[in-house]
Amino acid sequence: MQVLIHASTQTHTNVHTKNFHARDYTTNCKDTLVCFIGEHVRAAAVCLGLLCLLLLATVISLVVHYNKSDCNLSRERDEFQTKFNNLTEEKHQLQMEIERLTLKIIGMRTPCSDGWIHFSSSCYFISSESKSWNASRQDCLRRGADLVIINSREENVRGLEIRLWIGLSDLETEGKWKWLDGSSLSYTYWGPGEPNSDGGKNEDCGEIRFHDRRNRWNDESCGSSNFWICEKPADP
Ligand SMILES: [Ca+2]
Ligand SMILES: [Ca+2]
Ligand SMILES: [Ca+2]
Repeated sequence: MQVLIHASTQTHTNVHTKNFHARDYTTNCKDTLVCFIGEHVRAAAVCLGLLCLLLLATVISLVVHYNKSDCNLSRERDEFQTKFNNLTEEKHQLQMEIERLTLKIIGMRTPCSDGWIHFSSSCYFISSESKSWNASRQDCLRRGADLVIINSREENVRGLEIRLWIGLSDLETEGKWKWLDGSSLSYTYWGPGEPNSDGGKNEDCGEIRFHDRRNRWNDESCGSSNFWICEKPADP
């Protein structure tokens, strides 16, 4: 009987203990340290859950953002590629146009400028006024040329009844005739009796004078007034 009473008492005690642990902390744990810690642990868990949600939302937002950025970059890359292709095609078209115009210019180009006469590999300019030998030469130099140097009989001007200065003189040494490029005369076309320093005059400059003769050159005073003929290389 005592055993039963003890058992009954023990059972009652266990039931009481179990009931105590099962009680809700919120209703019965106001003053104990266990309840205090439990409440804070629960609050911390809630905060942790919220932080996890916030972190998840942030990760999702970043993934969406970078996917969107990646799409934008891909679209921009495609646009640049298209622009590059268009510019490459325009460059090709411009190069073809340049080649076409270059060929056209070459076809139109003449060896001599307007007002100049083309013969062999040279261009010639015959003046329409008369000046001294020096002034005539200066005019030729301004035109990128010089007084003509006659290298062959064919280069002697024909068909003009005017006296023309040529690039020939003995200004440096009397009697030693030279062309303006410093070269000596390999052959000459002096008219009969020329050069003669006619009448004792100081005739140091060469001219084409005797148009009715095969040999047409004459020495003349450099200050005399003549027409003149310039020569310069023809364009290739
Ligand atoms: Ca010449
Ligand atoms: Ca002379
Ligand atoms: Ca003379």
